[in-house]
Amino acid sequence: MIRPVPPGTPGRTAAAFAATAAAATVLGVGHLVAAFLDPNGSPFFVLGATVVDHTPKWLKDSAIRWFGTNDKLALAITMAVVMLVAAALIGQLARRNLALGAGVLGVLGAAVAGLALLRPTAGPAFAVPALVGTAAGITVLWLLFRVPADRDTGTGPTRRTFLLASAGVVAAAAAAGAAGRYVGGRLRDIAADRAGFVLPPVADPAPPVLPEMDPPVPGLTRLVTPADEFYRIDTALQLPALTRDDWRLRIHGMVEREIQLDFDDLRARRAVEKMITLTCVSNEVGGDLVGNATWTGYRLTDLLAEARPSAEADMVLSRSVDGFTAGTPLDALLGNPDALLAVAMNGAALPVAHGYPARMVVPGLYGYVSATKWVIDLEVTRFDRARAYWTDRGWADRAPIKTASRIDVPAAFATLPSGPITVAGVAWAQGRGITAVELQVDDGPWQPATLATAYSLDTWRPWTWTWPATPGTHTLRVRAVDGTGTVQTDTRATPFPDGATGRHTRVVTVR
Ligand SMILES: Nc1nc2c(c(=O)[nH]1)N[C@H]1C(S)=C(S)[C@@H](COP(=O)(O)O)O[C@H]1N2
Ligand SMILES: [Mo]
Repeated sequence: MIRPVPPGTPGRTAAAFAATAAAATVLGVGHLVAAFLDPNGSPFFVLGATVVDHTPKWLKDSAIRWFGTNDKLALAITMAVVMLVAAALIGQLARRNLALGAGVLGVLGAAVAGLALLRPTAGPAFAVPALVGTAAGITVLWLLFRVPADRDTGTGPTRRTFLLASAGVVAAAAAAGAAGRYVGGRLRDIAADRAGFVLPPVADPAPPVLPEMDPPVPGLTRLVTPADEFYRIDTALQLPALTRDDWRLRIHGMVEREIQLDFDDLRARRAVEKMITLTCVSNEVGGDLVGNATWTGYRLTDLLAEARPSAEADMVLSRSVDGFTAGTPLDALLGNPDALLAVAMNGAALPVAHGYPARMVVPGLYGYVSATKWVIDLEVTRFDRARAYWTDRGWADRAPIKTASRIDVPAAFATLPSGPITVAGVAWAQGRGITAVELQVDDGPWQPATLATAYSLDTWRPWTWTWPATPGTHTLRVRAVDGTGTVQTDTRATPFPDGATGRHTRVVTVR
């Protein structure tokens, strides 16, 4: 089928441009079409989400290590490069045989439509954006390849016109994509929906934060993390847009009475307010994937009790609107009145990135087994019957948060004057509480830090220590003791499979 390049065919560069324009058209037009149907059916997001879900663990860990929370940007750039290379290849194929190049583009487009149908929340409409986008892309490829053919007549467009035409198509495709974003935003105006949220009345508000619970040491983490500084971890390439009107929570599975609640049903129930420190299992020793907020919501134990779970059940599989799942021990929900279906964070509607309009927050468990954002479904089941998003990828079924402590000040590799230096940080052991924090300088003795007054067992506890610093380079090391009297372990463990351990250190130079 590969014929010699016929006369009038665009050159290699021009062909690569034309095919890139065609690929951009698939994505841009697809994104626009998806805005009207379901944004999650956008070819762009389908590809990204498929890659996210199938990235091997070692690669995902490296990506998080290299790029931190920029891992989504790194993914987008990698995908763009792969698509450019693929487009360049299709361009070269099309030079030999236009129908073959167009056919390969069609097959790839159909494959994306197929992947769209495999998304956890897909309906039949999910295939449409990729198919419409692909039809548009093939048309563009065809039209652009026709342009240089006119050169035979001696009156047709030149190579320059051809490149301009390709660039014009890329710009038009980008405009279509941007229009899709805009339309999507207008059709699902989550900002307006959020703005209309009114905090439910709370019978027993969370106790106030006293000054002695939150020492104002410069550089020390504040007791309450503002929502816009709160770490964000999720698999969502595009934030779910779920209004309060559209939201439903179904409780089903091994229950006597299946129930479904809407937002008004929640309003009719008693809201409570709790301060809870959330922690990600991927948090490295000394890391910042941990935050503390006041959550307003409804007791999961009460909601589950309404459905009357079977005595044989031992897990609740929670599912978000974007298909993410977490498996939480049923006891952790029934036995803990502070496990919440939260609707507000620090006194305002949940930010969209943190689960608007409703999410789970369970004290003492890492987020991946408990903190489902945009939650719409609770299936009462058993650990030997169901797997969740991360447990399916090898992470532990049960994941209580491990005792940890972190030095916030002084900064790493700081140069400090000698004399008394304030060392400060936070320590957490949700559910057990922190009873002591100790500091060690180089190989010296462990010395007790001053603990801030504890807010609750489920919140982190700031500490400070005054160090009589002497000149030289020193290593500061911290460890905590939890409410059971257990000293934070010295054994180093990676976050996989159930949370990092080891002691945080800071190296500083004193002049
Ligand atoms: N829908 C959904 N919920 C999710 C996740 C996710 O990927 N999707 N990630 C979980 C993980 S791993 C953590 S640590 C917490 C983080 O919550 P935050 O982003 O509000 O800090 O959300 C949990 N809930
Ligand atoms: Mo996490």
